[in-house]
Order: sequence, then C-alpha cells, then structure tokens
Amino acid sequence: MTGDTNSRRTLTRRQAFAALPAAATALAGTTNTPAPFGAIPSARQLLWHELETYAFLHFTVNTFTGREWGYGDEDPNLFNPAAFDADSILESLAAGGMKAVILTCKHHDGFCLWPSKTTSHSVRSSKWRGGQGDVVRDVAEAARRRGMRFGVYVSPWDRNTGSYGTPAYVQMYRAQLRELLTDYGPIAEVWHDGANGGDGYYGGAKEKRNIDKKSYYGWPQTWDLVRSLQPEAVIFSDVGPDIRWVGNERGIAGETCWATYDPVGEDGGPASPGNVNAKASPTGTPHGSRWLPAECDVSIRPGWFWHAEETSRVKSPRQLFDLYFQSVGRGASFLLNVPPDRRGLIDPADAASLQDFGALLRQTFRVDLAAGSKVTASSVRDKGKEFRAANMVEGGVARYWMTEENVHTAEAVLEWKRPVTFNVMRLREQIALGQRVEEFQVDIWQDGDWRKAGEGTSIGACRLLRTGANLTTTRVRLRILQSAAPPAISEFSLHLAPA
Ligand code: FUL
Repeated sequence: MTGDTNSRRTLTRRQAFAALPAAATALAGTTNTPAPFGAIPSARQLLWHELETYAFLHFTVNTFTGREWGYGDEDPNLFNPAAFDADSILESLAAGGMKAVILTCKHHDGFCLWPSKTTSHSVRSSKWRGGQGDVVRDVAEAARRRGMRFGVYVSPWDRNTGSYGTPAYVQMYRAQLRELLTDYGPIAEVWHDGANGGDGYYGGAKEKRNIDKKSYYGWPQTWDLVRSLQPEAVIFSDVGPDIRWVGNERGIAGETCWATYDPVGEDGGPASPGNVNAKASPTGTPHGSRWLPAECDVSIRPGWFWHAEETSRVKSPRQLFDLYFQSVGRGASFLLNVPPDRRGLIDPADAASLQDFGALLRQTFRVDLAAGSKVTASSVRDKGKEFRAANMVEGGVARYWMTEENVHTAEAVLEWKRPVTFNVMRLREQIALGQRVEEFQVDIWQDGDWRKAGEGTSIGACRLLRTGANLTTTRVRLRILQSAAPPAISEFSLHLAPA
C-alpha cells in the first residue's frame, strides 16, 4: 500500500533531515517563523512518525517448540522453516498497509537468526539451508525491494550464553548489535525489550541469574554505538531514548496521549528499560520535557510466536481496524506482530485478515471529503496566505493553519455547496513546532444549529475520531478550546469508512 492512508502533509525524509536543527525555520520558509513550543521531535523521530503502521515478525526456535520464551538449550536444528520466503511474508505485510518490518533477530532464547560471529547458537548451526541461511539478510533485502523500512529486535536477555550476567555478555550484546547495524543496510528502528534476567540454560549452568536493570546493560554506551552506526534509526525501549513503550501489549494508547514524556522508574527514581512506571506510559506527560512518542505493540494472535492451536483466534480485520484507531488515531504508532509459521510463511488466516484490514484502511482514507471545502477561521497569523486555515484541507507538505500570537482558542469552519457524508475525522498538529492542543471539539451544522460531532484532548501527530453514525452536512466547525500556545494544525480531513 502506498502513502494514501497518512502523511500526505508530513515531511519527506529529506525534508525532515534538512529541517534539523532548525525544524521550524525550514518548515515555514518565512522570516516570520513561529517559535517552536516545548519539546520537539528530532529528524529521526519525524521520519518515524511517518510510518504509523508497521509489523513485527516474531520468529525463532519457539515457532517449532510451541513456547513463548525459549529456555536457551534448544537444538539449532529445530529451526528448519523449509519454505521460508521473505518476499512472500513482506507481500502479506504490505497488503496490510505495513510500511516497515521489525524482525526478532534474537529473542530471549539467544538463537541468532543471522550467522553471528559472537556465538555458534545461530542459523549457522542449523541444518536449515545447510547452515548457509540468513533470515535477517532475506528479510532486510525483501523489505528494501518493496520500499519498506527494516528494524531489528535484539533481546538483551540471553538465556543461552554462559556469560549472561557478566560484563563479557554486555560486550557480546554490543558486538551483535554492531553486526546487525553494519552488515544489513539502513536500519529504521532498534528494539530493546524490557524482559531482563531470570532462569535459563546459560551455557549449561541451568540457574537463575538476576541482573541490576538500572546498571548492568550500560545503556548509554550501547545507544551511543547505535547512533554512531545508524544515525537515522530510532531506538525503542520502555523509556526511549526515541520511542517509548505504550505500557501494555494490547496495542492501545491512552485516550489522551502526549508525545512528550518524562518517565520515572518503578520506585519513583530514574527509569531504565525494564524499570518504568508503566501506568504513565499510555498517556505520557502533558508538555513533558522530552519528545518520546508511544509505540503500541500487539500481536495478531494471542501469543507473539506462531502456535497452531491459536489459528482460530487470529484477530479479525475489524479488530485490527479498531486497534488502528486506538493507536495511530491517538498519535502513537501501531506495531502489529504477524508471526511466520513453521513453513516460514504467513499463515493463511493471518494473511487474509491483514489483507482485509489493509483494504479497510485504503477504502477509508482514499478520499478526503474536506478537500475542496471553503475554509474560514476566527484567527490567522499574519492574516496572510502562509498560515491560512485552508492549509488544513489542501495537502502539500508542511503547510498549516496557525492563529495569531497569544490566540490559543479559535475556530475554523469548512463549508461545501453540496452536503458531504462522513464518519471519520483526522487531525494533525504541525509537530515540528511541538505539541500544543489540549482540547478541541468538532461540530456539524444541522437543522439550523451547530451539533457536536466529536471531541478530544491531545492531537499531536494524528488524532482520529469516529462519529458512529454517518453524518451529512454542508458545514463543519473545528473549535480549539484549549491550547498551551497558538495552535498549528496541518490537517483536518474527513472520510467515510465502509459500514
Ligand atoms: C516482551 C517479550 O518478553 C515478548 O516475548 C515479546 O517479544 C514482546 C514484544 O516483548 O518483552
């Protein structure tokens, strides 16, 4: 699928990087550039915001043992996906609107899906493709061929290696990252999960090993390494530094969801991966000091790995569509796990659901009913063309409606000659200028009066509202009821989702 479901008004890759460090200046292209408000996204975060919907592939020895967490003593020969075909997998993901893919290059069991030099516990020791296979390479290349971005999940917890718990393991983990971030082309995202320590095989010791989550992994140095090897890659963990965990594995962001966040640890002290007060993660911190948007990870099945007995419980296209509204529609991203089966392909049940979900997205967002409306506003910065309210419905990169200095509440009215019928509304703030809006309402003109059609709090990168019933009108009013600074709205679009 192409970019028709989102980002028609966000920055292109090149523009996002050109926009750094003076994002606001480059955006407005005017001498009268509005000052950014509060924390603002980095260039790599702006690129990530454009993805919105991307896939996880959980795939390893667990696919063959039926476990969710391998112990670390699995025979590498268990991994034998005879029909593995990365292009076929990526085709299914693309049909579901996925714009990138993150592969579990190593899960907690320690089995590496690439021929790592750091361990023999990898595809190299498997009879699969005579020990010559490399799942990471195949997926990375298939993604590139499709114009999808590629990311890596590398579990910090490693239940296989004897060195886990000692400083030597931290060096090994960094060496694994170095291989993945050097040998496989551009990386969009590096994913560090928070499951840390516990019992495992550990080179035969078969014991419980506890590590200090706050200090053991030396995250600042590891992240410096990632930055030096892949400066465009966003780094995900419970606490960023670029993307935060949303705080649940159900794929649902807070109804109010701030891209800004000041995470604290479970004990109220400093936070680290595996140690965060996750209750605050769905909502974030209003006007917090860091731009740290949420990523909503969820599996299309009950488990993260493919298990035959769960095929009857694959989420339906409608369930996925609802999750899209609860994640992307709240300014977060939707990271949908679609685990390959034992053949090394996407199960037909998952592929069918993805395909229909993708069709729903395309049908909903293909047409923007707001385009072509006449737009007026109660306040426009400079009263000129640069910041006029029509920018919200006209598309084009980086144009937005902005009110005059010190005007934080305002309204804009869209008007049509002939009635339009819609049931979905989409709003976007120009996030390069920071997240500003705290409360808004949308009304429609009906029977000679304004009637509430929807309301919300945070907007950020994207806010989707569904109206339930279809609404037909010739006038729609957007009211910004509360904002910490003059609102800067880059999109207000209206759509009709299929019944
Ligand atoms: C968690 C892991 O323990 C699960 O197995 C899965 O990989 C999930 C996405 O992250 O931390």
